[in-house]
Amino acid sequence: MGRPRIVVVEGDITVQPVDAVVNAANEHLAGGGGVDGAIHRAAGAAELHAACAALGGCPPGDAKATPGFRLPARWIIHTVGPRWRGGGRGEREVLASCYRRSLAVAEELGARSIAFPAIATGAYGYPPEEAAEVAVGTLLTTLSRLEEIRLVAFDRATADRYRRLLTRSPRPPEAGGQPGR
Ligand code: AR6
Repeated sequence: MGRPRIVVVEGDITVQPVDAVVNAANEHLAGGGGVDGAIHRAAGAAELHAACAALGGCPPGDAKATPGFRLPARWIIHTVGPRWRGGGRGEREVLASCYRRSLAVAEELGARSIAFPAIATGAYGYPPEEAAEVAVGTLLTTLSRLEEIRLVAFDRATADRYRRLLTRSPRPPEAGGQPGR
């Protein structure tokens, strides 16, 4: 277990050459707009819809995998973010759980690289600055066997936010000491 390299990329998650891409899905895994719609279109909507239907939904904060079908990625990890309801309804913990569970599922699959969109910051209304803090904070503090994590920003402002947070946050020392690794 270690700390994967975190890379910020501005662009479309559907073209990322990684082992697994994360989808910001809904509880029914029924497809939708935003990044979910883009992933379904690029992967092949009919096949992905059938694979999602077989999973029986997914609660907020959890993650489930399907094949990537026509994507460059071998797997899609569908996670369900919190709907923003003011911030006092456990939204932060649910969002952090999306990142942790997606990493865990990717590891179980044997993936070495993963790409994340800015989960919950579109239709689900999570304030983008706070969402970026949760994403970066969680990824920097979760040990994993993965080698690379891509934070895929769909716009410049999101990419800048991630870069600023990553520059500001030195990596925590490995568990048990050894600062600076
Ligand atoms: N690549 C990378 N990021 C993208 C792309 C893309 N191709 N397209 C959009 N984004 P959203 P949510 C960014 O709304 O808030 C769906 O209908 C977008 O700019 O996709 O978790 C689901 O079915 C934003 O920053 O996801 C659910 O019902 C981010 O992806 C619901 O929306 C997330 O926005 C989930 O809402």
